[in-house]
Amino acid sequence: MLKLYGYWRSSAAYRVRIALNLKGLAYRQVPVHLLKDGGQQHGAEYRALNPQELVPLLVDEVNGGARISQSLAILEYLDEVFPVPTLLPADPVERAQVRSLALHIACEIHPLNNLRVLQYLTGELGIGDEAKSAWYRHWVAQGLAALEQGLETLGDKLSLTNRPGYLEACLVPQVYNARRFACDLAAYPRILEMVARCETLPAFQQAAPEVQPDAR
Ligand SMILES: N[C@@H](CCC(=O)N[C@@H](CS)C(=O)NCC(=O)O)C(=O)O
Repeated sequence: MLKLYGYWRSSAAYRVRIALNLKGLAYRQVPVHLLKDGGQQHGAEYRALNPQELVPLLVDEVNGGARISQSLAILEYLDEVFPVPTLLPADPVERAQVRSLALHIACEIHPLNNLRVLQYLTGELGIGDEAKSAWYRHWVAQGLAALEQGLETLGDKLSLTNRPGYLEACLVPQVYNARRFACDLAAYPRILEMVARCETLPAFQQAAPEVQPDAR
């Protein structure tokens, strides 16, 4: 059995839920509340499982209870252990291009707007809510603009919208977050089209934050 430690609103956990659903894999969710008790990700119990103090964490009980943190490491693990349907294209150039765009989300946009970063801005640095939102929107706008251009450059070579995988698993949660913080997305029609198509698919619908068991 696969066990996923996550939080309904965590976009990194959302990526993994999408990947698990795309592969049709059964999994059990273990909620880690990122705000309650000062953040359960910092509690001794969870820290013992994942010293990074972040969700998601995948535990593969069939594979010796292997614990894997970092959503993209989890996606790659799932693709290696359960290769069909694959999350990445077969062609090495396309694989690298898909990874590049996904990493742009996971390494460039998301970390700057993660909960602990926002908490540090408003806590230790005393930044107000308005400035925090400006910070958030700045990095989303810069990141999505580059992504939109990347999608335009690749054009039809990225035939992924018919069979979404690695990139879409990162893109849909990032856009969900951007909408939550009222970012203006009008300048990114390719991104919006990709997301809209994904949102018609059960694998994405069933991974949506609002339908998770721990959603309040
Ligand atoms: N690079 C990590 C990011 C994980 C991450 O930042 N998770 C967030 C939720 S989306 C988290 O656990 N935040 C807790 C915190 O900031 O204290 C991944 O892809 O798994």
